[in-house]
Amino acid sequence: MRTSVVERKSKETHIKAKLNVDGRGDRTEVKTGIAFLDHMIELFAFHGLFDLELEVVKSDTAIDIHHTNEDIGIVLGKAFREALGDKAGIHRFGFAGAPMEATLARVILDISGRGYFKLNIEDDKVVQLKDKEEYSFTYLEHFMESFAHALGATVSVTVQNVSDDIHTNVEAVFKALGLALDQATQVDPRREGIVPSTKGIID
Ligand SMILES: [Mn+2]
Repeated sequence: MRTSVVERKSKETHIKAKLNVDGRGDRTEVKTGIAFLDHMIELFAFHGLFDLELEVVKSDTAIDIHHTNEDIGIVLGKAFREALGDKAGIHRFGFAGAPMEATLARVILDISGRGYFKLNIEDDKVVQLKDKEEYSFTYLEHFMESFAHALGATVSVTVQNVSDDIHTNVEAVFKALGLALDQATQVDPRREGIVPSTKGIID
C-alpha cells in the first residue's frame, strides 16, 4: 500500500495529512483554512487520482497565509515522499499540461531525490501580474518550492498566455501538477522492483 500519514508541528503551524497515492481522487477532504488553496488542492488530488486528507489544525493566518501556505507544501511533499518509499518501479518522470481558457500550464517533473523548483512565465505581452490578496504567483512559488524540496523532486512549471485572473493561472498549474505527478508515480510493470535510477537508489 502506497500510503502515508504525516503530522508536522512548528511554532507557526500544525498540519496533518493522510495520503493514498493509488486512490480515486474523489475521497479527498481538505481543510486548510485558506478556501482558495482548498479548491486548488482538491483539484490536484482529483486529477491525480490521489486520496488525500489534509487538515491545518493550527495556523498563524491572523498574520497572513505565508507560513501556512509554505508548510502545507512541505507536508504534502513529505506525504508523497513517505508513501513512495524506495520508489521502486515508478516512472519517475511526469509531463502534463492543462489549459484553462487561453491560459496553458505545463508541469514537467522528475522525482529525482533533488528538490528544485522553477516557474517560467511565457507571454508575448508584458504581463502586469496583479497579486490579489487571496493568492498570488509569489505564493504559488513558495508553495511549489516547499513541495518540490520536501518531495525530493525537480519541478518545472511554465504558464503561457497568462490570465489577468490569478485563479485561472493557478488552477491550471494545480491540475497539471496532479496529472504530471500521477504519471510520475505510476508503476511501470516492466520496471517491477527496480529503482528508476542508474545509481540504484533515489534518496
Ligand atoms: Mn476554479
